[in-house]
Amino acid sequence: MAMIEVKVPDIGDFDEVAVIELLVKPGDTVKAEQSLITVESDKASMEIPSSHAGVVKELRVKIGDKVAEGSVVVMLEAADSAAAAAAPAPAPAASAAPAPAAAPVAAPAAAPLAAGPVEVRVPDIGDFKDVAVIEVLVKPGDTIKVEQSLITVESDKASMEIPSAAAGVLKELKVKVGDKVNIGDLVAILEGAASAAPARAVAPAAAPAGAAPAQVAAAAAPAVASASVAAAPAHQPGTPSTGLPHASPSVRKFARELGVPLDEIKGTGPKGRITQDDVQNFTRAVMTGAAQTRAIAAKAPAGGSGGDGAALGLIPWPKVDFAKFGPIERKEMGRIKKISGANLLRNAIMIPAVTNHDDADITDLEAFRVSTNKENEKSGIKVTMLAFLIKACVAALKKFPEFNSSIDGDALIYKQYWHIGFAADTPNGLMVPVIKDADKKGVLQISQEMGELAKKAREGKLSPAEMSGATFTISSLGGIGGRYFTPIINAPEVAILGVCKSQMEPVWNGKEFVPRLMLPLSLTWDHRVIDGAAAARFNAYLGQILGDFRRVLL
Ligand code: CAO
Repeated sequence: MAMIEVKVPDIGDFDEVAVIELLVKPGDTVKAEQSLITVESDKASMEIPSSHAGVVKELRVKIGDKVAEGSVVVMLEAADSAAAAAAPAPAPAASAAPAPAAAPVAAPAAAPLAAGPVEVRVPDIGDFKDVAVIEVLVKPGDTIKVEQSLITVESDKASMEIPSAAAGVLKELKVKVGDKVNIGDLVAILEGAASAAPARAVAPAAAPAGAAPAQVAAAAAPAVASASVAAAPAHQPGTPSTGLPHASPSVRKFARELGVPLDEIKGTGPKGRITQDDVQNFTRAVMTGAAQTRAIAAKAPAGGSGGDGAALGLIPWPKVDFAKFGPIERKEMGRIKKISGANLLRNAIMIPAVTNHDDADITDLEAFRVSTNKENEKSGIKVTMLAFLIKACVAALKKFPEFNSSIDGDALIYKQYWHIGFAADTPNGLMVPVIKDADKKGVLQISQEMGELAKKAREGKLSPAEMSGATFTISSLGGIGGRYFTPIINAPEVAILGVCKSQMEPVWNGKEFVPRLMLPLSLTWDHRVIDGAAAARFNAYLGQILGDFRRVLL
């Protein structure tokens, strides 16, 4: 086994390029052509491949080093003696490669106006045959500048952007993601074009736009057959950003294989470059639930109460070793708490919610309730204040239909039924059973159903059907206490009424203060659907009904 030096091959015009990534470490077994390091100039980045298969014994470069053709990258214990015997010959990737051909690029400044449509074709991309289109960066109707990247193509060794040879409006795209292209293939047709090279109608060699012709050739030419050209936006001074994340071809490929959205990863490498570690860390974070991809967040935005807010760009949740400050006991949250927590979090974050507080005079209503219960003592059905509230809310929802609606994309769904949910406190957590068709039921029936549903909720026996379909929810803490609170809307509903404990208060009747039983109401509403004036009117109307329940009949 002989030791060989793997050197930087002919990388064209790139002398003194910075090492920005180490892709191997001592002890790694590498294949011939496997990328060892990534280097980057201000115009392009490329991966430097190994000339031989073997085991990396020593890395001769570190991040930040400047290298040029001939710089030793690694000391390799070659796998086969034939290869070793050839050492330290120049890397095959470099030596076997044909000489780079300078790509003809006319100066954009001299661009004449083209009369008709201009065809943009795949330029000379060296040895690359049948390269796959992996990204389409423009769409018909876009105004294209000379040198603006149109598509990204990728082989297993390199990725590169194909720039436009002309300026104009994109009339037609002739390729799509997944197509295989070769030199001369038609990429796009431009109209009203000022062409850089209209007679040829061929784009300059694929390379980061803004590169001088010699650099263009060097970057894309087969002299660096194993080197990769990653034309990321950061490499394109003076051209509009394509929005492509800054990452080397191998990292892009790695991310694509894992299905990781590169544009959601924050690069920690030089100039914000996304490294393989960044992709791995992101994947780990998603797998452990510490982060979410945008796609997952859109499907299940709640993220559970255990999320750390990373998906929202928030600082991490504080991690405290509570045991340091005193004795603790850890108890896992129950299933219902976890589910309702996730829903509450989503609703709290996604709904622009506002709460209006008001009071309703329920002196007469409470007297009526008490007397009704006395009369009905034998029936065993206790009429509750909540049952009256449900009935009163139905009347208010009918008068203000947007409170009984839901958002569906750009539309509002106005429901022609009135199913009222009520929050029930259970040993397992908060549950919301639903009184269906509350508009068709009397206060007695609602009271009875509520009693049954609340009992089922406490026993954990509610069926999914008994908890679904609500158009509005009431959360009553009246039996417990408190003055006002800000309930969280139960999406996709658009409003919720919070009720607290009524108490006797001195109320001015125009002549004197009189003792009245006042019920605190807190109405939370979705500002996308409801405005403040409507909310105030809803509360005022509710107050009127509760003040004189005969109004329900009107
Ligand atoms: N003001 C003053 N007293 C009230 C009242 C109010 N607004 N509402 C109810 N009360 C009194 C009742 O008069 C009754 O008193 P008595 O026992 O002396 O008759 C007592 O409170 C219990 O009321 P109730 O039996 O009528 O029950 P309810 O209709 O108020 O509540 C239910 C039923 C299921 C809603 C309730 O048991 C519950 O779970 N409440 C909590 C809801 C909750 O957790 N909301 C918060 C959600 S956000 O976390």
